[in-house]
Amino acid sequence: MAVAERTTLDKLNELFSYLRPRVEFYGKRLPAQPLTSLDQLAEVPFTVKDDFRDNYPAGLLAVPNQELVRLHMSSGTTGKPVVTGYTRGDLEIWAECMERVLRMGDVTADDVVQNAYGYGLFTGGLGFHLGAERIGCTVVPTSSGVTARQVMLLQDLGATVLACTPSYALVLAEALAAEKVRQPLKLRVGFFGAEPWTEGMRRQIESGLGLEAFDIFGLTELGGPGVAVECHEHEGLHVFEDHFLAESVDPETGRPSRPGEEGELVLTSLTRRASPIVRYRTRDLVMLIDEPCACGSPFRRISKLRGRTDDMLIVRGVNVFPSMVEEILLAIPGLTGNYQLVVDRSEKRHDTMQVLVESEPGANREHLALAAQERIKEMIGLTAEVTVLSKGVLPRSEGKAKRVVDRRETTG
Ligand code: DLL
Repeated sequence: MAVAERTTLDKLNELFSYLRPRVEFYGKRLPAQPLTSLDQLAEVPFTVKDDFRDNYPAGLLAVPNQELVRLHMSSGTTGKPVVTGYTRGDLEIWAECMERVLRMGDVTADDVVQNAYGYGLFTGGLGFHLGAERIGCTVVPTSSGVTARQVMLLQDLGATVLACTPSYALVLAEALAAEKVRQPLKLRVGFFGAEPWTEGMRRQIESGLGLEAFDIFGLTELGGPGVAVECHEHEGLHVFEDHFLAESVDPETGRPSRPGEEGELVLTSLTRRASPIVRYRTRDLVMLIDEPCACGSPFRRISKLRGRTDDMLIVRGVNVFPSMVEEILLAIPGLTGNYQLVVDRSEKRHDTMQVLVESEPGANREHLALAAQERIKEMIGLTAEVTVLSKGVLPRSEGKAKRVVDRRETTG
């Protein structure tokens, strides 16, 4: 049974009356009268990233300092960071959502969780920490980086659960494979998110680390990880709809997407109290899945994320998402998930895309480059120059990987 519309509507109206007197920004834009149907939500103005910047640091907070017990931030690449706050109750809700995330992989108090998400202002480390402690797991808070130590601890402390970005999971798998003497791992499940990753990447992570990989989604603006997660079916991510309301809109017009159509994910936090947020345009592209899931969860799903509207490259008029290239590369045996796209503009103002990708040792690199080039042309319709490199040449990430170098931004 899906989450009842009435309950969601009541929560929304309660949220609006909570916010109006507390946050000037929302006081000015939320409807004065309660909504009588969820369809009316489409008329409520969006919140966008710039609203966080314009109200930096505390303009969107709905509680005084005494009630605020934690702040997190996301740095972004430009401008002021996005700030989100938590009351004690918000932290409890977050911990509960993160417990649910881990329970999707049947995590219990018997498990040892190596948490290699960054601790600090980033929500990943402390978010997983909260959920794992609530269950009673043994948490190994390694934070991200210091790969040699991560590899040693995975073996010595026998983690059964791994949490980190998918690109860092690959780095760990690679470092483990390079160990001369390797103790068997006890890893069973892993929770990977904070950046887009494809089914090809899932296969590499699962075989490299010997675990079942779960996709987890969240964002600072909505309080961090724990907005949506996969179940054992791995057919989309269940949104915790008792706390978050998901909509999908056409990125151009802002109108609701048609059923089965991919659109921009718009999220409202229904129960947070320090930093509630209404109709946040995430820029993430997803499809809402209404059909019930075989797992029996009452929560609707979003499709695995393909990328963000602002990740999309336009090269000679062709739309390219890095995840499209990743899927193609990982379907070619011998190539790895370590890749980078370099987009440039030639003297004749002609856009070029170079694909740099690493291969497994002993592979025929010329042959692989040709195969990748042909597949990219066939699937995306773009002639790209593919360079296959030996393993270890491209930069490794400890958090979110930087997949695109767009030199057009600097060459104009
Ligand atoms: O990345 C929170 C998080 C931590 C999620 C740990 C999952 C695990 P931000 O740094 O604010 O927060 O980045 C949020 O990252 O809008 C998406 O574009 C992207 N993202 C997050 N999870 C996924 C995912 C954290 N599973 C932004 N798949 C979001 C694809 C993801 N993209």
